[in-house]
Amino acid sequence: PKEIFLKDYKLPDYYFDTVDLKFSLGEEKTIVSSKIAVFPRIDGSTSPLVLVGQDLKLLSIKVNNKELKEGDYHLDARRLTLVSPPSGAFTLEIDNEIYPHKNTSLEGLYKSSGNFCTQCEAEGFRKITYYQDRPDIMAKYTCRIEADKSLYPVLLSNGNLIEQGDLEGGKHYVLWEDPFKKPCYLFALVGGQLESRDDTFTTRSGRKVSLRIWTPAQDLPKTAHAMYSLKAAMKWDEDVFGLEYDLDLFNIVAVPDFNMGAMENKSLNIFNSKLVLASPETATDADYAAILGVIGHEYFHNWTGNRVTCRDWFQLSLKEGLTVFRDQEFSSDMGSRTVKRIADVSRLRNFQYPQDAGPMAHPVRPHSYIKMDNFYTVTVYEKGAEVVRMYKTLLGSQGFRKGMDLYFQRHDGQAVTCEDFFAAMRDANGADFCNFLLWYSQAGTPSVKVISSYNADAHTFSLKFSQDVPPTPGQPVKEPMFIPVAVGLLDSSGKEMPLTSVYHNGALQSLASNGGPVYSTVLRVTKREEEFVLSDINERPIPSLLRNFSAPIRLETDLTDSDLFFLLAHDSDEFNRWEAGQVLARKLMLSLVSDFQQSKPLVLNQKFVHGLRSMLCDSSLDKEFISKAITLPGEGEIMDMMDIADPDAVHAVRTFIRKQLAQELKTELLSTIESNRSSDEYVFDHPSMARRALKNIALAYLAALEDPELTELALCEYRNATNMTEQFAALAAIAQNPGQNRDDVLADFYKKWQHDFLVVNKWFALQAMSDVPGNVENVRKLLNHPAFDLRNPNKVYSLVGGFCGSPVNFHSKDGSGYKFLGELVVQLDKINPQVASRMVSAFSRWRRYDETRQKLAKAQLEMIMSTNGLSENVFEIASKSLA
Ligand code: B3K
Ligand code: ZN
Repeated sequence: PKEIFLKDYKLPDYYFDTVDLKFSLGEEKTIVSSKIAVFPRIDGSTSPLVLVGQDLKLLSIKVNNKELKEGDYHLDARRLTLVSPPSGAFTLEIDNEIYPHKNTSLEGLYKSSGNFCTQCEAEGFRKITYYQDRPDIMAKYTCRIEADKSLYPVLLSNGNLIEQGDLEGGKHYVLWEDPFKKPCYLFALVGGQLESRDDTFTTRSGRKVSLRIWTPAQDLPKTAHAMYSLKAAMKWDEDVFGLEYDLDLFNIVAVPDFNMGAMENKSLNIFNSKLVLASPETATDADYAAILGVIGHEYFHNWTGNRVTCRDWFQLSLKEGLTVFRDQEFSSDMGSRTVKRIADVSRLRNFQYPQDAGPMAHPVRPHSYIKMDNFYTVTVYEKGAEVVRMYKTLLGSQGFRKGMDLYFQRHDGQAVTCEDFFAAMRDANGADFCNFLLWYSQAGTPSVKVISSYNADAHTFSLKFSQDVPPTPGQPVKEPMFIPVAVGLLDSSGKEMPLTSVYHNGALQSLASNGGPVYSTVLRVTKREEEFVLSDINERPIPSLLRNFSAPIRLETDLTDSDLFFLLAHDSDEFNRWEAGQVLARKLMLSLVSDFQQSKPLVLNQKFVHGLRSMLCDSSLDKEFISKAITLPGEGEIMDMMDIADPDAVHAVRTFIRKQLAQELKTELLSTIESNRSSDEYVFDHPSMARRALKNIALAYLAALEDPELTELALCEYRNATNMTEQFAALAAIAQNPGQNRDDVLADFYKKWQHDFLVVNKWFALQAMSDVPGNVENVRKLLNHPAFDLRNPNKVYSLVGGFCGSPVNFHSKDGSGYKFLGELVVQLDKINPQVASRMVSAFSRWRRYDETRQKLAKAQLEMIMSTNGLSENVFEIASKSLA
């Protein structure tokens, strides 16, 4: 397999102006005809034109209406080369055949539940026809689709429907025209038996847009929330960024077989049905929130991704980091900002930090790849979003908006780079960003240490920072980075202290704004070691550092436990209140882990219990915030902080703390459940979700006690639940403990929901993630369950992905979990390399574990590597993991 490098990027020799596609959809084969207006980048050049194609059968090729003969072109398994194209512009026509019903990779054109659909990003268009499959080739498309009218009554593509009619033999045709230039990865086609929920949205300049969400007829009632989310997103983008929709029609199609969440094809978004379909009875609050976020995300891509796209795939974060940032902001505005921030930071810590510290570590803008699909990662997406957030932290809302405006003004209709975004932010604000660009090129999570000291005579408070970026594959030595650290100071009564000026780099800088003092400021840490001295500080303060998580770093402070308890109780930055609790919890967990490893008895610090009790009982706090504040850091997060990750110890400790807390806080938890029941109809709004979240976490804690009375309580909640959020939470609470109750309630749930594949997936996932000893056998059995199917990604993610997310069973010391995954990856790779490659990633951090586990995991990776016909996708992850 060939590695592709950013430094080798070259402008294309040819551009495409217009592309007219024709599809004749059939049961055994589909015929694709393309007619492309080609022109050379440099006038008069006649260098060869190289097109890529995969799994295609070439039927004919014409240049300027003349059929080419063998010798005029070269054809191999991956490329079609026109040896000497005419000089100047010309027309290229190609006919080829494809076989969508056999396409289990779910990229290119494939069938899902009998309907045709496409997925082209990143490089799936080459599985449809021969093309220059790269995002800097932007062209205007038309698309004619012909198909049997009764089997495929609905035929969709990008843009506007300009013609349709009947054809002989029970067929019909449609012609779509997309007035906007686009790269081929945004092309889409759908054909099948679908019905739509219709609505309209009038843009602020008065354009009336038809909105249609397409699903099989029986699912239409479950599209109301998706439609609500779409309209909310359209309005929000106008209000916050001044961005309007640009066509008269916006389609969303939900399909059950989809490799990822969704795809932002121009005016024809295609979604995994998991992220469209919801009803109170079948979807949880988390599902509702995910739908809101992803519908927003794909819609926001219309500007950040489609109108302005990426020059090459290395720039992926240009559209993904930015669009994730936009969807995070959207969800924050629709719900609770603090809670959303907490959720996003937890995700970063539990998934991105481990990636950044392992063999797959790569910069937000990777330097190379073998398969681009392997780089749709938490680093490109979530760390990329943090990078965008830092611009906003540095520039303020208005400055950030100015930068965005300039970005669109300069680059609408173009395929650009991360530097172009950086330059727009900088130029719109005349800002000095010094070496901020390192965030795009250096991998690894920076570690920052802070030492503080108060000078009572001089009334100054000093913060000394030192930073270090760890080595990552291919990057042994790192430069110091530009880290914005938001800071506030609390006095002994917990009040915020005014900040007047800061002494830094030999100069005193005033912090007052508009004559008044400020209570929070952003320090620009740029050197390996650096000191900031705040003046006019009249008593020893407690610093609140890295407010709202102003940079994606690991922060080590000299705050004592009592400082942290103080911040937990008083910080006006709500994020940092939560964070103080997490720092305490992390410390506590790590020290108990070491006790556990030394076979010492485990004892829970009472101050910690009191801290959580006061959060639980503080009626002034948002209920969802409380539920986050009493949730312990994830096991992944703790393992990530250890020299040798010990899944058994971490799991035992987390379980111990949960049980202890449940015991100590039993009264409060019971009354939390009592007072947060509601007989009202399900509403998706923040107060109702917060209420359910708090009640559900209380129930999970209590059920952990394995007390028959509390199990009975959970069973009661299960039986009386009127929505999936509460029903599933009760099921999960009961399923924590092995025994008859667990078996009965799991069986009951399946019986109730066997007709609904999305709910059945939750049932798979819950069992897969279980820590019951020897669970691998149960998971193996479930692979043969009639409802399971390796060809459906959602099912694989639920059952196999769920299992790999369970530290104790996946990392079982007898190697049974690794063996299970190894065998499965080999099997799955033959069906769907993208999904197999995601699954094999669970092995990538094998070096973090003890020697026994290392050997066992390594053996599986080697077994995978020795498999014949391994996909490039799996090869890349497995080989990099072993390197
Ligand atoms: N842009 C798509 C991701 C495509 C993944 C290709 N393997 C979804 C999104 O981020 O919006
Ligand atoms: Zn995206």
